[in-house]
Amino acid sequence: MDWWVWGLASLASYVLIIIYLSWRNPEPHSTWQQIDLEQLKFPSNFNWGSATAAHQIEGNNTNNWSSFEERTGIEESAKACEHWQRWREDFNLLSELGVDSYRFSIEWSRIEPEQGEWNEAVVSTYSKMVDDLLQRGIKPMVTLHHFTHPIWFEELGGFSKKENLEHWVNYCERIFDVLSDRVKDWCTINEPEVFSIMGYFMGLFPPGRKSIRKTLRVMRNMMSAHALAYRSLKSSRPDTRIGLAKNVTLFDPLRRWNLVHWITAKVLNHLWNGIWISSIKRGRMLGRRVEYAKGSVDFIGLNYYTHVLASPFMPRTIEVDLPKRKHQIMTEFGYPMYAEGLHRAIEMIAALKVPIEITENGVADESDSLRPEHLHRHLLVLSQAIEEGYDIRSYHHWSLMDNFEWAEGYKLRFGLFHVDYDTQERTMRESGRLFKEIIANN
Ligand code: GCO
Repeated sequence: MDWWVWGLASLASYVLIIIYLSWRNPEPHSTWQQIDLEQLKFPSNFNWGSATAAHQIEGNNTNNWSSFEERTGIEESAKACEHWQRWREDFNLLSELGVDSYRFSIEWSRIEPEQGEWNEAVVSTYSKMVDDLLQRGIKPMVTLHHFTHPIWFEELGGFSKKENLEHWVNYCERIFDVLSDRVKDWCTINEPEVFSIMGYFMGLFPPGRKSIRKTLRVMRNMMSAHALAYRSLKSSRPDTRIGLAKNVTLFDPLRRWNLVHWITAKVLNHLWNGIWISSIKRGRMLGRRVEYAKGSVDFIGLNYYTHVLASPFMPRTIEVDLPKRKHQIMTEFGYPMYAEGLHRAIEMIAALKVPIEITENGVADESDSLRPEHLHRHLLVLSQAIEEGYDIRSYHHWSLMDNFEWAEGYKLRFGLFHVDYDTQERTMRESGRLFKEIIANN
């Protein structure tokens, strides 16, 4: 074949591949200026809520994170929102908003500070929290692991060792025994993909490792941890609903004509989303069987924030912003606002064929100038998805109040309530009032 024929044929194939990929993987963007954002319609039994996590609000926890904070010199969580002392007042904030549901997490390191030593007073405080919520007519949704665990567990190798999973199941059972008569909705693990990739590949979360091999092992063990907990808890109380909170980040090619960007996006999507969904569907992850994983969710929790425009040269630190499309609004976290993606995320996890709970969605926005728009756009997309027939039962806004944003510390503020960290005063933001109004009208 002549070189030019060969060249032309290659070019034509390249173009065809790109056209095919673009057609199969659209990246829709709405013209928001032309959309009436007030058009929200939710079913009458829809649950409105907000979400927090123990280490981000409680204060003075001693766990894998606090020791990582000390070791690396990142901003320390320290007293956080002093929620451990102020939880009753904070529950007043929930009542003020008028939510039906509250997602919070239990701090394993408080319950079992030393291996085999259980702190009953702490268990009883969590139990009182549950009673208090129920008295207010608010359904508790409890997360058993939201990035943190006791130091002794970390020292044993945490989730990087399969033999440690029995300690995890022990803890789950313990807390489940006490609360499951009243708590019906449970998330075993929050964002196992974030935990394993940030902690073992990016090194930005504890234990701060950068090892591909370890990352893959932790991923598989996390899936296994979820499945073992599901199986054990479900067998003791079949009337509970147990799921996990999955962060769905979408990956789109930075340049849609660049095959390398497509491949990067596909690989990242597979590791971040694909393998988790398929392991629940098929009981296998990364080529190996994960015992009890198949069908191990009664619902799937969706944490949705953004899409990532992928290329081989992406920032690997938190100091640099991720790329965005020209028209997109950048959030303070350094990723773009992309409400249209919520629909794609829903579509993706609907493959599990179980009810969907939005367990997190929100934005870092200190001045509250973006949050009302953010809330409106996401709720509009959500209400449309429900109208199309997706079985979505709740929306939990992240977060009730400003709190400790992990590696980013306190500078990122996600709250419907502003927190003054000097006085611990909470003040409802404009967006809090908007959320309250939306709840009341829907
Ligand atoms: C996570 C967690 C939350 C975050 C929230 C905002 O996604 O990291 O579930 O703890 O605070 O997502 O980034």
